[in-house]
Amino acid sequence: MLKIWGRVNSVNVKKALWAADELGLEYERTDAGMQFGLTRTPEYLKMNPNSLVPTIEDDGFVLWESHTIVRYLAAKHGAGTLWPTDIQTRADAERWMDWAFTFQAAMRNVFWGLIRTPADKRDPKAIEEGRVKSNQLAADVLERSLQGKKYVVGDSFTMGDIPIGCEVQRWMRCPIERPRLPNIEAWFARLGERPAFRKNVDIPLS
Ligand SMILES: N[C@@H](CCC(=O)N[C@@H](CS)C(=O)NCC(=O)O)C(=O)O
Repeated sequence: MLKIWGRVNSVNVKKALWAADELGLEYERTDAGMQFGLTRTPEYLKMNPNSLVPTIEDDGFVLWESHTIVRYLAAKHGAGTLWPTDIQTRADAERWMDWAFTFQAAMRNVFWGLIRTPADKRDPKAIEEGRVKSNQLAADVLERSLQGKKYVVGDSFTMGDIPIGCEVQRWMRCPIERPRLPNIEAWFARLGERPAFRKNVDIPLS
């Protein structure tokens, strides 16, 4: 059976879990990372020398890097659904997967500052810079691109929606000021109709 290592509140672990559940896969998850430790054990480091989560093992094949895990699971089990068979549609989906790390980098100090740092230890300047940058990326890039589309590559939900959906969930749920962006709001509401998104992604931030 597919094995997934990673704590459920990790944005990158959420991507693997969401993809696995969208594909209806059975898997066994082991808590790892932060308070759960495990990632520095020799056994784990042998699988993932980065000492990070997520890691998966599928029939003896070990893989890390969350977006690559999503691609792998989609390619193996989701041809024509999560994995677009048209090469240009697939490249479009992959572009949004890569861009999700751009958005993640902008949100990093906002999320860590507001959710994982006690109030008296926060860096308000870094939080504010991250907020401004995230809002700008959301408005100038994602909002414009979603114009006239249901999902990031068009009318169908694909793997392209998974990483950026996880990153945008953090942005939507962080207590910050955001501009009203109707295309993103409608897309995010569509993601919210998916049981696998509600189960794995749209849980309280921690
Ligand atoms: N590019 C990697 C980044 C992995 C990563 O940074 N994971 C974080 C959680 S989101 C981590 O392992 N943090 C340390 C920990 O949880 O102990 C991926 O997408 O898989």
